[in-house]
Amino acid sequence: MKRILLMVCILCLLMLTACTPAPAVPVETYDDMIVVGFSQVGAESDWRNANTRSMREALSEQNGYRLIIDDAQQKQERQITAIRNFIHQGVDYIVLAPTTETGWDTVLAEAKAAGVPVIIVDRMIEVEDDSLFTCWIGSDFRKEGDAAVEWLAQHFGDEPLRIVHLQGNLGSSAQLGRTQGLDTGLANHPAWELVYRNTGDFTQAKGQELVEALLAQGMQFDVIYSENDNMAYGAIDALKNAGLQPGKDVTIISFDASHAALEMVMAGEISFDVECNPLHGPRVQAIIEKLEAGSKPPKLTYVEETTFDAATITRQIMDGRGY
Ligand code: GZL
Repeated sequence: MKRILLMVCILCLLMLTACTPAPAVPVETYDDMIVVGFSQVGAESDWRNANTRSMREALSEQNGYRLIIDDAQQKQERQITAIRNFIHQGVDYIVLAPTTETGWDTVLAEAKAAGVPVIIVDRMIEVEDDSLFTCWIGSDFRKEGDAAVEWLAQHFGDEPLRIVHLQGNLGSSAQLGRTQGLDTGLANHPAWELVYRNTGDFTQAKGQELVEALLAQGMQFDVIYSENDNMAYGAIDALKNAGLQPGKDVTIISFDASHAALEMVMAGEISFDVECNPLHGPRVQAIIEKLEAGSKPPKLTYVEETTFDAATITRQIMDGRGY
C-alpha cells in the first residue's frame, strides 16, 4: 500500500513540475537580440497565416530577433492590451497589424512616451499626429478595388449585373478601399445593381453562411464581389451545394490571391483575383535594420501587386509566389 502511495506522490510531483509553466524569461536576458512585439489581427484567413509565417521567418532568432506575437482574434481591444504589455516588457520595437483604422491615438502616445518605435503593417491607421508611428508598409486597397471593377467593366461592359458584396472587417482599410472601388464602379455603371451587401469578417464560414441564406431565399445574382479569398471559398461551397457552377453561373471576384484561390482561378471557379501581398516579414526586417543603422525609412511604403484570371495564371507563377 505504502509503495502505491509513494508511487502516486512521485507521479503527482512529476505532473506538477511538468505542467508548471517555465518562468517567463524577462526581456532583458535577450539583450544581444532585437526584441519585437508583434500585435497580429488574428488567424482568420490564408492571407493572415501567410503574413504571420513571413514575420516569423524574417524576425527569427538566427537573424538576431526575439519575436513576441500576440493574436488579437480580430479584436482591437486585445491589440491595445498587447501593445501595453509590450511597452511594459521593454521591447525594442512594436509592429502593429491593425484591425481597424481608428482608435489608436492613446495607446500609441503611450508607446511614444516610452520611446518604443511603432511600425504599422498591412492596414492603415488614422491618427491625429502621425509622429505616433514610425512608418507604414502595406497595400493600396482602393487600387485593388479599382482593378476588380476594371476587370468587370472589361468583361461585362454595361450589361445588367446583380452584384452580391461580401465585405471584410468593417472599418479595416482593406474593407474600406475595396468597397470604395466597388461603389465607384456602381456609380459609373447604372446597369449594375447592388442586390446585397454584408460583412463576412474575412472568414470562410461567414462567407458560406451569407450566400447560403441568399440562395435559400431564392435571390438571383450574377456576381459575388468577395473582399477576400476565404469568404470566396465559403461562397463557392454554398453555390456548389445549391447545384450552381461558380465562375460560370455566377462570376466570382476575390482579393488576396492565396495559393488555394489561384488553384480555383485555374479551375475557372474564381473569375478574377486581385493580389494582396502578405509577405511583410522581410520588409519589416529591412525597416528595423535601417532604423538600427540610424537612417530613416520612408513614412509610407506601398507594396507592388498584380492580378490573376484564367488568361494570365500559370502553374509556374503559382509555384513561385511564396504563399
Ligand atoms: C489585407 C488584409 C486582409 C486580407 C484578408 O491586407 O488586411 O485581412 O485581405 C485578411 O484575407 O483577413
